[in-house]
Amino acid sequence: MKLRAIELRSVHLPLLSPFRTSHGTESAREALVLRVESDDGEGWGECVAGSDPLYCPEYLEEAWLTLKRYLAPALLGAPGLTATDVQPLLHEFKGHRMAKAALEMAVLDAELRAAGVSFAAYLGGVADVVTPGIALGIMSSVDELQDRVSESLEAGYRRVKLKICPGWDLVPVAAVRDRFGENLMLQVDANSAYQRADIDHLACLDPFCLLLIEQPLEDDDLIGHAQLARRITTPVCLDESIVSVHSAATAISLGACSIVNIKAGRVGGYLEARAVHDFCTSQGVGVWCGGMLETGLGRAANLALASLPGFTLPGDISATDRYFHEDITPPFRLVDGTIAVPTGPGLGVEVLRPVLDALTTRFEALAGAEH
Ligand code: NPG
Repeated sequence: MKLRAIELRSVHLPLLSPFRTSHGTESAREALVLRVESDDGEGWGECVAGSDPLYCPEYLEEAWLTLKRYLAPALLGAPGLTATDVQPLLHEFKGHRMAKAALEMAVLDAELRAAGVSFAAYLGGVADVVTPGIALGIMSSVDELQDRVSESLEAGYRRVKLKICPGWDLVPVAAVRDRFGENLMLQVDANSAYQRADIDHLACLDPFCLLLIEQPLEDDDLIGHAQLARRITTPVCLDESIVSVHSAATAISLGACSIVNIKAGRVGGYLEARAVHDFCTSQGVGVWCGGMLETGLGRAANLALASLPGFTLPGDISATDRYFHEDITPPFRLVDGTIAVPTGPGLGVEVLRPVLDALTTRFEALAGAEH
């Protein structure tokens, strides 16, 4: 295909409740939604970068500029473009994996819509439904957290992830384990909030039989994670540290993790995400699909990714009503504790254009030189 135009949109989606992590509180998701127009039809993508460089160095303003100045011009008008060409064509530009992932996602969507193939079928998905978990932010009290866990279980979630940070770790974890029992699938996520000096403290989580502890130390501290993994019985999972198959291979060979959270945006796209899945699975390392408060577009793609056979642990892909009053696609619903993987061509979801237009706060259309 040949891309004629790439449209960028900022979309403002208020969250139903603020989401607090070790690096701040979000009360709305500012999503960067991307639409490509090709001679084969349209495709949609989503850039998962946050408003500020708090989770990782990428952030939305910068992603917009990078897409406009470097990435979009490298693809616009390129003849015979397919999704597998996107990363090679963008390779000379360092980093910016989330921006690149959004473009690859939109090109892949256009390609698959035209071919009548779903994301899940293209990626090699094997499941019709996935079992999602729910991620609960840092709360103002243990009582509030217990109420939220209780509501989540009533809604049908079977795995709960608690955000932790120094000062909000052993007490809430103990309280949740105590109240909801040993059968609750429980895990924690620190978003790099601890140091190597905290290793003995983190070992105190071991008695709570957690599924995993996610990204306790700094992103670049693989040696520290390996030390921690040797010291504690809770499996160490990496998120922010894993940005490619190469970094997954390095982390695994150092013994820094036994589980990997795969986020397509963080590794530069769904094709690299599949490669990380394939590699980890070949090494006997468990994977699960992370979430970044995506709109229905990213959620559809994540459901497809999570339908691959190695995704044996529940992912952070909750139903739409856990996040937003209103989304830019029809909502994804939790039915008997599962969410259906879209089967239609491409992402398999339609964009609700009036909602998209109403929530759009910024728009720019980029066209190739000949247009
Ligand atoms: O359900 O989408 C979700 C949220 C899951 O906790 C979650 N995501 O650190 O993994 C994370 C965190 C996150 C959210 C990271 C937004 C960055 C942005």
